[in-house]
Amino acid sequence: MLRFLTAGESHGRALVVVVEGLPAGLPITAEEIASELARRRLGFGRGPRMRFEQDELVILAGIRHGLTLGSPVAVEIANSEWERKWTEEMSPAPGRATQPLTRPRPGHADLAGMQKYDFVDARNVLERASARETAARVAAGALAKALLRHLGIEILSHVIQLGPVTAQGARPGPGDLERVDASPLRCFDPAAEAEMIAAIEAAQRDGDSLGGVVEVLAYGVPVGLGSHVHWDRKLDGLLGQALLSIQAVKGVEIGEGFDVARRRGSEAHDAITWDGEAGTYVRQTTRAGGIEGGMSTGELIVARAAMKPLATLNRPTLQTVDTATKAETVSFKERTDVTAVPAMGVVAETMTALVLANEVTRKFGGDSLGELERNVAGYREQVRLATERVVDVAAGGEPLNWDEREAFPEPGS
Ligand code: EPS
Repeated sequence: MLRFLTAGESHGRALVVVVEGLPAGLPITAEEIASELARRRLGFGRGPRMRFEQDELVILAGIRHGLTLGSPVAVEIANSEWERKWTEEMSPAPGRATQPLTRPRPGHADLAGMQKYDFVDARNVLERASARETAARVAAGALAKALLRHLGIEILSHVIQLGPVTAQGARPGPGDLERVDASPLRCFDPAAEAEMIAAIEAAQRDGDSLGGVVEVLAYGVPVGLGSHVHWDRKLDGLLGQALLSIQAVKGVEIGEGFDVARRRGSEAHDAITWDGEAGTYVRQTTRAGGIEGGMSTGELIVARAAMKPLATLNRPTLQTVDTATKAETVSFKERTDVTAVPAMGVVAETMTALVLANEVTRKFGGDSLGELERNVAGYREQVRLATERVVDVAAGGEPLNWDEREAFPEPGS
């Protein structure tokens, strides 16, 4: 199974991520990881830090001559302001903060974190709660995505709502990621995008922030990732946890999640039909988001994540209390983004890729990429044959049209 850990504070020396459980022999370069990190910095409405933060990365371990070794992969991403601004304030050496933050921002981790960890300075909380940490996740996601690509699985995301503006029209398909990324808001609907830009500019003028919704799509996922057999193995539950763990995400929807709750049962599901020519079951709709009973159905996986407007405002108006004096005041001002929804889409792709790669390695195992690929190809073939099989149920499931028994050798043969 694939697991990962991140460490690092937003204005500390660096972020570090360790990814364990990748098979050996996966081709990956620092440039590929860097280009995923660059995608995360895209997006109209991001703050000034994104213009100079270059995410300089160093592969510390686990990759040799462009291939994974099967050992933990460790990646370091430097914070480019560290040397210039933060060596004192964020020093690991004994000392004290020169400017403790005592006006916690409503909606941020500040106050609950100060109370929970017994801190006087909100910086001790916000440095780690900051979405800067997602850069480390995206490095891990680049590895997961590379693995999934070898198995024919492609993940992409697009912004479907920004503030009050909702996108309409077609979904991006496989291979459309570049087109999505070419849009300044990572939105696939140009008319909606123009309105979204206007909404961001208006919020910016007011020193305010905007949230929104992204849709993550996973193409080529085989049937049967996740399981109905236990609550903590359900793929939708795993995706929900992973997406809700992204900073500022407050809602997750699988398929048409909240909308189907309004409909009758006859209009809430994806009818199953048989395509005799292709020899497959087909669902014309994606209301279930490609997951039924906690398992992938083999159809397109659709998940949406809703991000609240950022709690840091360029013109603070949110009421709070100074934790030192208990005087009522407004939350402290920080340099910030008007919106980070397009970047959150890249992080949502990352979390989806990490969940799917974990499920793939759990189901198919394999110490090398070749072994994993063979296991996946064998399973896909087994599903294909079993799907086409017409059986005599009364005779105990004997195949009627199927003479390919050698595809399922008897145990021990
Ligand atoms: C963030 C605040 C801003 C963002 C940061 C997340 O940072 P700063 O306060 O240093 O300007 O730029 O995001 C990143 C640095 C990043 O790489 O995504 C926050 O409070 O969450």
